[in-house]
Amino acid sequence: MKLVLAIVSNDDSSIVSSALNKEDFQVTRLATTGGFLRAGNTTLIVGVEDDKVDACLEIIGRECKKRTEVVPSTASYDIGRHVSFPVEVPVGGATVFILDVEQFHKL
Ligand code: 2BA
Repeated sequence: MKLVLAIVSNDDSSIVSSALNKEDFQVTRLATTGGFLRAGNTTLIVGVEDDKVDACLEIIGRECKKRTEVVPSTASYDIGRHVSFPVEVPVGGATVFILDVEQFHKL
């Protein structure tokens, strides 16, 4: 058995955990914070049989694809004057760790 730890964007966490549940993976979601950006993200804990790891990774990769989103931004060019323009920011993706599980119990 393996333990999959996947750090994903908060925006993707509901969709990816639903997709995993639909395929019979059991998921625990932890509210976590990135050390660099200090922004909230979600860490998914998934206990997976060895032969299901690839299927689990496929779902996470599919639902957390790296993409760009256009968000409004403003710049000031004079006192009290602002201009608004769209900027593309990268979002999504997943950072995944896979660990060997020594024992698994439900007591
Ligand atoms: P990612 O590399 O996609 O990482 C997203 C989040 O995944 C990270 O959030 C962190 O919570 C977790 N993570 C990534 N690698 C990890 C590792 N080796 N061990 C434990 N957790 C890990 P943040 O720390 O807030 O980073 C957000 C994004 O900022 C990163 O996206 C990366 O693009 C950038 N970044 C992070 N550290 C950086 C650094 N020292 N210099 C430049 N850019 C950095």
